[in-house]
Amino acid sequence: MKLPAFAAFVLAAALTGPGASADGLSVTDAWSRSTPPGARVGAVYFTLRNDTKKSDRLLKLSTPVAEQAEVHRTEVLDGIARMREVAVLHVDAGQTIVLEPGGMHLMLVGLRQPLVAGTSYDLDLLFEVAGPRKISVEVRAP
Ligand SMILES: [Cu+2]
Repeated sequence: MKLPAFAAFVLAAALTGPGASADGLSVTDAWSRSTPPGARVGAVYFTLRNDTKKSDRLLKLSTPVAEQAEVHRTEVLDGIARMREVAVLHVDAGQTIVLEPGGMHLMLVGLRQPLVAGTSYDLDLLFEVAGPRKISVEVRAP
């Protein structure tokens, strides 16, 4: 549901004015690839934009569809791609971070249900400065 989230963001920005820190952090274009039945992991991609004057960081992540969600980055060493957990996801003031295939992503570990193309699910994020964000993740066909 991109439009309502965006509308809420615009409304909050209009109410609080420029330079407001709490609402100038946005998470948009969240999506996952669909997963085959029985898959235990999935990945989430989105764009994180910090339009505030304060750096922020992601403290907590959770979703009803998986036991755990972690931040990963992909590294290619000797031609082999490996994923490593990112201890803390920082987003500087004014910075935009794009989580995308082959790069940084959220890993859903212990999927409770397959991610089915055409559906969506909730993801809860908690930022140190901006506070909680609930986003809807769109599942797309591979
Ligand atoms: Cu991963």
